[in-house]
Amino acid sequence: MKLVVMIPCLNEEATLPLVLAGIPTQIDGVDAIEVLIVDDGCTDRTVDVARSMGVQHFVHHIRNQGLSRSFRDGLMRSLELDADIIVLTDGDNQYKQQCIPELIAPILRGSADTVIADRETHTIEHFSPLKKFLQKLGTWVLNKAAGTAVPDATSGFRAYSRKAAMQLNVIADYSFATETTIQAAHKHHAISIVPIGTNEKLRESRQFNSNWQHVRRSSVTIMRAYIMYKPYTIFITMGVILLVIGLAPFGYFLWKAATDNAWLHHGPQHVRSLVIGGVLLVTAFMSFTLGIIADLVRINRQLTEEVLENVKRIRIEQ
Ligand SMILES: Nc1nc2c(ncn2[C@@H]2O[C@H](COP(=O)(O)OP(=O)(O)O)[C@@H](O)[C@H]2O)c(=O)[nH]1
Ligand SMILES: [Mg+2]
Repeated sequence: MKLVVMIPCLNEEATLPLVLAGIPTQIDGVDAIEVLIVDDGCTDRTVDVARSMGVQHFVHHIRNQGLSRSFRDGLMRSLELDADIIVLTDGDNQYKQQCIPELIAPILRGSADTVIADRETHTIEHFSPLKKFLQKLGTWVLNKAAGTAVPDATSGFRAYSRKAAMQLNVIADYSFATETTIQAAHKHHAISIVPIGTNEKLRESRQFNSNWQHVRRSSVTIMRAYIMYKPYTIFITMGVILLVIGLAPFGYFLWKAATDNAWLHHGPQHVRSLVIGGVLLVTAFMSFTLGIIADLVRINRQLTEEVLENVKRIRIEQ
């Protein structure tokens, strides 16, 4: 059983030694523990620091590509390194690396594909009330979209089984955490939650300039992921709403046309109702059609993902 601890890093020379020192060197049930640094275009001494502390595996991005792509490339490399379990942690020592045994325990027991550490954000002192609220809201929306009960959607302290890592496909540029959680839910992966507090904050998050930017980007990711997996729910719901609203003026027009004698003498009446109702009904029809097409695309996507998983397996495991 091999564990790879993956640390995406953007200029973490100051805090990386603490992170590396915190990673356990022995865990019951694990034969080998190796560290993989994703150097996401570091311009400081992160890589030298890591090497001097014995890290042997690196993924290098010549220029900065962002956390989601770093995660995606790190996951792939971990699979190539024959990892049975992959742990993701941050380079700023936000997470308690010494708790990795608790984090991976559900995977070792065979009861989880993905484990997410719950930071218990309501207890974190340096999170402002607004940040806590947004965190709660974002988590609620994610759980609604994914049908999960994850308490901390954006936690970056996670563990993945080999199977989960093989099946996840990171597509969005932001919020890989929410994206992969939605994917895991739709692929019927077993998700476990382990409460693990965080370390004292050593620096500000560099990922987001503001809470709103975070909300905006995460919402877009959740929407995209949801549309990818449940397009018909969205389009058919939209279609039904438009159909119901459109039937009222259209029905009114038909009823008047059938009963109103003014038609005989003055030509068609209530044309406005006809136009409004007609436009709404055509839009409803288009929504239903889009729903059907999107569903066909979804089925195709599912097949492509299966092919992709097999290609990964052939490439990595031959
Ligand atoms: N901000 C940022 N972090 C990156 C990037 N690529 C990799 N990382 C790493 O992602 C982790 C999380 O970043 P951080 O700024 O602490 O954001 P937080 O998750 O909101 O605390 C750290 O280990 C970073 O070094 C990137 O392009 N931007
Ligand atoms: Mg951080």
